[in-house]
Amino acid sequence: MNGAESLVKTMLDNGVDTCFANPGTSEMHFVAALDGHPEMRCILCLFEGGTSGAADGYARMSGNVAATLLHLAPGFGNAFSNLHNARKAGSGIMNIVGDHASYHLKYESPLKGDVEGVSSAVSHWTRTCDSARSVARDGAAAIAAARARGGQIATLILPANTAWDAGESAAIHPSLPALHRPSEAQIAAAADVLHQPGACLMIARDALYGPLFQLAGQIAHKTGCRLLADTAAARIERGGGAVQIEQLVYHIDGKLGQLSDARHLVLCGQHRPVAFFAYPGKPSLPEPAQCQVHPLCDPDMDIDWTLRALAKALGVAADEPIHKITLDLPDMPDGAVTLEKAGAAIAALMPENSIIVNESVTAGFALLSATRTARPHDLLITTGGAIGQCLPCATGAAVACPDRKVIALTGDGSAMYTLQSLWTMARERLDVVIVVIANCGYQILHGELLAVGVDSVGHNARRMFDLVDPMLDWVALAKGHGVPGARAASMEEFDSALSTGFETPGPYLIELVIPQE
Ligand SMILES: Cc1ncc(C[n+]2csc(CCOP(=O)(O)OP(=O)(O)O)c2C)c(N)n1
Ligand SMILES: [Mg+2]
Repeated sequence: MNGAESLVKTMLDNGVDTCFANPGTSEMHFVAALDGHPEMRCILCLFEGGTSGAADGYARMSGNVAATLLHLAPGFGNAFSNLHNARKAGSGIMNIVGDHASYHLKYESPLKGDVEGVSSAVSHWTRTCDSARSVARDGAAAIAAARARGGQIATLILPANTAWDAGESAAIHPSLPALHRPSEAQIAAAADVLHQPGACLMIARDALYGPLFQLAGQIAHKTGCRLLADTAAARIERGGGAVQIEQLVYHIDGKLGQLSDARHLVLCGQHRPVAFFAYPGKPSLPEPAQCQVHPLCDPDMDIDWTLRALAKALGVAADEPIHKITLDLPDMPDGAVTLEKAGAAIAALMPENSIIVNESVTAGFALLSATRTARPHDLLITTGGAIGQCLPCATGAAVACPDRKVIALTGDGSAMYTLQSLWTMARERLDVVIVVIANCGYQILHGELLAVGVDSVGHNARRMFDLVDPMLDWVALAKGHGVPGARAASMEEFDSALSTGFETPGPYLIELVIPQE
């Protein structure tokens, strides 16, 4: 068994069986080893931003570690942006990055680069294998690192000779270090403030779906506190029957308004909330000065234990009720396209148990408000503010959940970053309905220019914000990637395209034409 084979066996023995890949020459022995194991699902992504974003979506929806295969420093660099988003989401990802054979690195070959340097900037854990005999153990350590602290980015750099030289047998990963927990005194203090006026419990990560979300809902009901989630949450359960929660909006002014009555902010699985950006004359922090922030449990701590301890301290009974969202399906809209009507159409038609992946930027507020009371679903959001995440993330979510419909809501600007994901969706026959909000530009940046205090948009700014001349033809772009689609310029066309998308297996793209003023 060579080093590469020992790594593939180690991955499979440790439950890592899905690899989003974009290989090159330095990974050929690893590719050959993957070839020997059809039980490993290898998914080709035609750009590394697609591999990392898909790994993120897969990890968020499966709860399991996703593997990526990347080609030296340039390949890793291409993956960087969506690894940044994955890091913020707490997704467990194991990157395997090929490098030149160690003896080749003393020469200045074309692909030589600082793999450790580029990896360390975004990975929690980086290791270069120094011998084929340690590859299995290093691989097991990488998987353990990816599973540690609620999910981390772990990068294993595999010089080509450590892949082809003789390795050792597969290794089982070491036990994970125990997660840090708040003290009993902190739990008691948090339980105490949650009863007080203006108390908010802000939750994230695993607390936003499944049994922990229910428990958080019971805590809110018992204490009367507000239940909050941040703007860029990794995964939230929503729709009829889901726990009622209020999400902070993007704009700082909106955030300030939402938190103006807050007096205690208890954070569980969550860092202190902060404005997306600094703006001249505006605060960085959204809560008022008289609000006390209680950092109970950081994202990498034991969220499960913390919520259970909090519930116990509060005497929350097993049958404590929960404020739930009432299912409310809108009528099918008709006439001219508006974002509100588009949201209503999606809400009316989306099947139960769908997964919405949202990167519709300025359209997000209208689309997500409308779908809040739709049939039960999960919502995934771009966690790190780095756009180009939607299509890859939808790809990975669809791989993780083959029985669920994925709905990718993307801005036209955002979709262009990682468009190649459409091809992967077509090749893997993934059930994704893609709605491209074709407003012909980086609409948000018009508003951001005003928000930072610049009051005129001139020739150069317009040239940097507007995607016109030439116009993007989304149906043609989809077709070129093997994805069928339709253009919708009225609500009737949108309703019918959505129905087609939801009824047809495999990917389907809808270009929603937004009327220009
Ligand atoms: C990696 C990365 N590059 C650039 C940006 C800056 N940026 C934020 S939103 C945006 C444009 C979004 O355009 P689109 O997806 O069409 O949404 P719209 O604003 O039109 O609603 C840009 C370029 C970013 N957030 N991330
Ligand atoms: Mg746009």
